[in-house]
Amino acid sequence: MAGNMERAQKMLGRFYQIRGQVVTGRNRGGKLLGFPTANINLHDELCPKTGIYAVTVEHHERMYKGVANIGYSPTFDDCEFTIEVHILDFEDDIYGQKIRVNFHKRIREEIKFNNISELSDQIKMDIKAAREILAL
Ligand code: RBF
Ligand code: MG
Repeated sequence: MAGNMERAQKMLGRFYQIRGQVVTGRNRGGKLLGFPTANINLHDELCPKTGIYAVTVEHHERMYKGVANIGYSPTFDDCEFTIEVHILDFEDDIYGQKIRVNFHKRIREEIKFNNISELSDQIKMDIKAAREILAL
């Protein structure tokens, strides 16, 4: 059941959703990887299983597509637990603001890559997968 968002959706009658405030991360996503992420400080919900997910993000009454990573970023040594979302086609600075994240489908496990370019190639594929999952 853990991570099975399709079952969660059937049981809830809506997407599994978390809410939180966007906090400062390590400033690595945008600069180093080319995929900036909004790191989320959870309000009070349970956190889904670690992994990469296709998500939609609600911010100021608007809905965006995105890819979320829940986990420890094992490619890097500091290994801190984070919930982060790369929002597609979005460039605003939203530090300190509230967002809601709807979990549509788990794409894969989080893994340790040998280098940053392998990780960013995989993120490109995750985004492609998320666009297909979220297409409508
Ligand atoms: N970090 C990893 O170490 N392994 C992963 O498999 C991984 N997958 C990710 C997938 C997506 C879609 C995103 C947005 C991030 C992913 N990350 C992963 C986290 C990445 O290392 C992190 O966003 C940056 O290091 C910035 O903190
Ligand atoms: Mg970030």
